[in-house]
Amino acid sequence: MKTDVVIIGGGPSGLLLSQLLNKAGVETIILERSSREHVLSRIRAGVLEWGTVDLLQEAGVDERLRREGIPHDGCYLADEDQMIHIDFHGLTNKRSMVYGQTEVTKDLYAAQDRQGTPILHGVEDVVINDPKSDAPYVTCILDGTPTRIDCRYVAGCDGFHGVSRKTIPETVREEFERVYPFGWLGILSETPPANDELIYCHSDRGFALCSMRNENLSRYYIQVPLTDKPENWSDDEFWAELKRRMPAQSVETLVTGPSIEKSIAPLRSFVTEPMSWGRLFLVGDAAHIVPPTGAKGLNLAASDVFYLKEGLIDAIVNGDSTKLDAYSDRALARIWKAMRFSWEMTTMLHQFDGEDSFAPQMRKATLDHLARSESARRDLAENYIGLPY
Ligand code: FAS
Ligand code: PHB
Repeated sequence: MKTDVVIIGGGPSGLLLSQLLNKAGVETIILERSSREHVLSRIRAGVLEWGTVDLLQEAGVDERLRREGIPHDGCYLADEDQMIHIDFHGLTNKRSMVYGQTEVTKDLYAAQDRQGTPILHGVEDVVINDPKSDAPYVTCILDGTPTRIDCRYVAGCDGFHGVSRKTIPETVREEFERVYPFGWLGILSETPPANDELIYCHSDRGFALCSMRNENLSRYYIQVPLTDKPENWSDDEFWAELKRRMPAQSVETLVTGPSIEKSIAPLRSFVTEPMSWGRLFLVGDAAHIVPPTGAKGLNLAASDVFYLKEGLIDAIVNGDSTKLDAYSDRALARIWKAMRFSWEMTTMLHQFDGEDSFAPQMRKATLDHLARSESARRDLAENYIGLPY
């Protein structure tokens, strides 16, 4: 087999990159380890930056998103004493969009099927060969058959546990990591959301988040120890704990019901540098992980895709590799700012075991400052709705 770009990973990064490249006449083949059903069964991000919405429009996959997505003008940060409204639209003239990552992935798969792009599921033993040469190739086992795909470039869109990052030698890579001593226990319930906008709650029992997917599908999270397991929590125990952490006025509007999904996501901050090595380019979770507190994970994958598709199209269609050579630096400049924001939101809103008496005072002072300072709220809003590409 031969193509312009082999894309490893059929999650949002790989699918969006492939769709944008195909629209510019660049051929791709996507190699995905899992089945399509498994990829689409994963419940993950829920909030899109408007830059991501614009990129999905450029990819021609925004029709259902415009119809079913819910634009949000703001969100709330709350503790026992107050609910602070962050008015994205009033402060920045921009808004966010509530539309689940699962739906984005479904829309991208449908578009890629219409495009006729080869998406090979169930591939095993993917190996990236000669990425430093001008003729890299990828080998894998496809339906039990050893397979080779010759290409011009390789995009590593295979997430945190993929092979792409590890293809770059450890002597070349520098990794930066902070692992948080807690996770998020999340549930999905077919109930109306407790509030019309998201509520990020801090309490002395830990963090909680009230989110949603649509007017009859709600997403809730509570901070739990890393040692916890979803099966340790009955629905009733989850709802009771969530109520202890939510602001009183929202408890009154909370509608509980059976969970249709329950899972725990660990929290970590992680970046690998550089994001390219020869003709291999890392995208999305393959290169970086953010704690979901800032709703940045999927959105950072989108800005990586924006920078890389520009570089690949210029190199393949116009013979100019300037933007491709700058990809890693351009992507990392935006990634580190989102990394900082996600770390700050996580530190501000979570309870850390063994912390001294000073830490809760810092959290309270931060929330008090936000409550009283429009410029502090504007800074948070600018980061939350997404810094410019
Ligand atoms: P993905 O991990 O989504 O996709 C990588 C794909 O590569 C997968 O389909 C995988 O099967 C495939 N793959 C891996 N190794 C391979 C190999 N060797 N060969 C072929 N294919 C291979 N972000 C938010 O903004 N908000 C959230 O609430 C949120 N919650 C999350 C919860 C969890 C449990 C996780 C893991 C992440 C969460 N994220 C959240 C972040 C998430 O949305 C990611 O940012 C997003 O999935 C990134 O997309 P990709 O880069 O495509 O990586
Ligand atoms: C979600 O709805 O899954 C969600 C929303 C905002 C976040 C994290 C997760 O910051």
